[in-house]
Amino acid sequence: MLVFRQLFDPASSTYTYLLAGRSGAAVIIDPVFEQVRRDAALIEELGLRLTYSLETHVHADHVTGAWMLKQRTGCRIALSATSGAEGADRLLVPDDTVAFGERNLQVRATPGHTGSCLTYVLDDRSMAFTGDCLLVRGSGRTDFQQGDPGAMYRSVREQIFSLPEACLLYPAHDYRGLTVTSVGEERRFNPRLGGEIGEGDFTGYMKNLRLAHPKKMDVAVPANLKCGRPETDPDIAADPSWAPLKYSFAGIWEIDPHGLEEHAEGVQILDVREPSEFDGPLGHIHNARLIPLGELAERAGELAHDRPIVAVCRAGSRSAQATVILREIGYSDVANLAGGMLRWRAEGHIVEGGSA
Ligand SMILES: N[C@@H](CCC(=O)N[C@@H](CS)C(=O)NCC(=O)O)C(=O)O
Ligand SMILES: [Fe+2]
Repeated sequence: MLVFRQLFDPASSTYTYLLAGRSGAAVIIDPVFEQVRRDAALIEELGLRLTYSLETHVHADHVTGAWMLKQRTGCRIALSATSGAEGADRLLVPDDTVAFGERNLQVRATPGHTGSCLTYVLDDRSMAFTGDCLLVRGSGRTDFQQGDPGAMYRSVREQIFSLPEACLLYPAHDYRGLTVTSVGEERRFNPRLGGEIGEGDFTGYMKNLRLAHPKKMDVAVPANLKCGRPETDPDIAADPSWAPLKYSFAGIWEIDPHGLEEHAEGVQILDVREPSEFDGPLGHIHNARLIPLGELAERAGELAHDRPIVAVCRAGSRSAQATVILREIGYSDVANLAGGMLRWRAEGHIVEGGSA
């Protein structure tokens, strides 16, 4: 049993991987700072416990989410002992085992893109996470952070191509949207490293890549050398504080019925059902204002800007879309009543109108 998710950060084209075994113990590989809220929501929705946040290397193009995930989930941070980073809970060396429940990842040193790049190999050798060493039909660049084409050639040939042919390889980046490859495929078809290509050929190729440095390099490297801890401690990514809200993996801020009842005084309750439903058997919440979803874009001006809005519908889906519309229009403190009127009633909260 393996939970496996490949997550993408479009701004940096970074892949983040979430793995968990039967016990629910999970690891995340290469989380991105700006995506921590999303990743934490997924971990919670899947009922997982994050054991480790792992880095394949000290990234130059984005800031890691490791420190922030540690604040939120209590996970441990691990990366290469040779990275020079501070703030890690465990420093990894080759042949180390990173356990999560009954599963584990084996650590291999694959320098070349940076001096301290690691590849993580799943216990049954069915998958490996190659960071920016081997990319799909490519490789990471070798022109900064102790980059070394000769070292990369040897890393790929000795540490990655030595895995079983069917082993799936997952990179830290892809700039064309390619998601996965395999050892057998790359041995045959990698244009830089496959077939009969020799170390000299590879070095020649890499010396002529002519890439501009990553735009965020000057910010990313120092931040990543502290495992992504910001200069000034943020209040957990400035989550809204007007009520206990939960961010869903679907990207919606939600409030549960109990939270709404506690904060009902200070908020505007917006019911986006049809009038017949508002006055129908499910009833409605006291003080709710009715604007059917189809009229919301036009009539949003009827809502005040100085009080948060909680959108409500029958089951919570139309109201989720209402929150999206309201945000687009410029209302920032908006949440969805999770589960809608059905859950509100099921949890015993009072309704006006409706049948018992
Ligand atoms: N334009 C990107 C450059 C990203 C970049 O240089 N990525 C590194 C990995 S950190 C790489 O090896 N790229 C290989 C390539 O672009 O072919 C940025 O500004 O972030
Ligand atoms: Fe990189």
